[in-house]
Amino acid sequence: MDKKPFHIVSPLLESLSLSRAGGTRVYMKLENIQPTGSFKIRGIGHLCQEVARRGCRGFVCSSGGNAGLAAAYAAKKLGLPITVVVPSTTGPGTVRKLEELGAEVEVSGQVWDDANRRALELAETKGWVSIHPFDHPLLWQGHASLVQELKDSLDTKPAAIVLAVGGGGLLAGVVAGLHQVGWQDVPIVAAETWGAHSFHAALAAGRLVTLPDITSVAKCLGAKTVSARALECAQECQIISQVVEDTEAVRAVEQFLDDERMLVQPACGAALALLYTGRLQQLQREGRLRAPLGSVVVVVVCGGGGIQAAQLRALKSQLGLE
Ligand code: PLV
Repeated sequence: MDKKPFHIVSPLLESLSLSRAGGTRVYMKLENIQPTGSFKIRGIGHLCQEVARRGCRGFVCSSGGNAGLAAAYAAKKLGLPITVVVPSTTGPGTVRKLEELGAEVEVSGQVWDDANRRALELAETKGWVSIHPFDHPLLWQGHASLVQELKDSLDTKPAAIVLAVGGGGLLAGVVAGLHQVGWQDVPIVAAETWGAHSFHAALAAGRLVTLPDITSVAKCLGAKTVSARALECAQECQIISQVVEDTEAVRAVEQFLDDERMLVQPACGAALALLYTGRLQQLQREGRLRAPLGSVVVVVVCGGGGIQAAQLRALKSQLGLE
């Protein structure tokens, strides 16, 4: 069986435009060029490989899109069948890509939480393994490889890591990675959009909070409740939660396309928006984020395989950004 990981060692590049906007040297960890277009393949690939090694017969994965794409890619590599359950907000482009990867696709419910309920049911009936998009220790272990790569290529530890939070899998993986390389004092700036701000709400309440609905256009950040592990991470590391408007996330997507010539989903735009809107500088001014001279900030360009030019246009007109 294939033992090599399914993800690639992604490039870490300095961005002049993000550095200018952020008022500090900004490096982009380019997860958008991973197989299937996001960081998800790190954790999902690892999880699928491990459960396949233990003899599973097939996978069921509930997803806003990207976890499903990564799982379908992994299943294909492993020669195992997979059903991906997505909510109706997942676009036809993503459904087509999933089918091209050989996955059976089922659309269930309006938001990821609905699709997840159906996926658990299906996994039970089929006797297949359910692949969770953000809440599994093996998944975090896979995502942690991202931090190991940062450690391998940076001379000094970063002043901060900026990333997006949906259900908190990426966050938990980065925290696991920080522990592994002895960087647990590196602060994380966690970005969400209003209407998908389940992590922010949980931090404010000091316990898990379930949002009534996902109203943000960043559907890939749309888990109504974050994982318990995400909340625990805030006890172990300094995590600064920041929430942006949909308009800020979508503007950031367009700005990033112009600046770096790469198209990412609004989920990723949320993280980029913290730099483009000057939030990072604001945190520094307020003394919430230390910025030693010469230090670098890493932004995880989490990417997203489900966006095309036409969708960006549609999002802009939906939000009145013409
Ligand atoms: N998306 C999940 C959950 O959706 C999915 O099924 O694809 N950036 C991108 C491009 C993503 O697709 C996701 C997660 C995230 C960030 C957030 O990652 P998380 O869930 O690990 O915090 C509902």
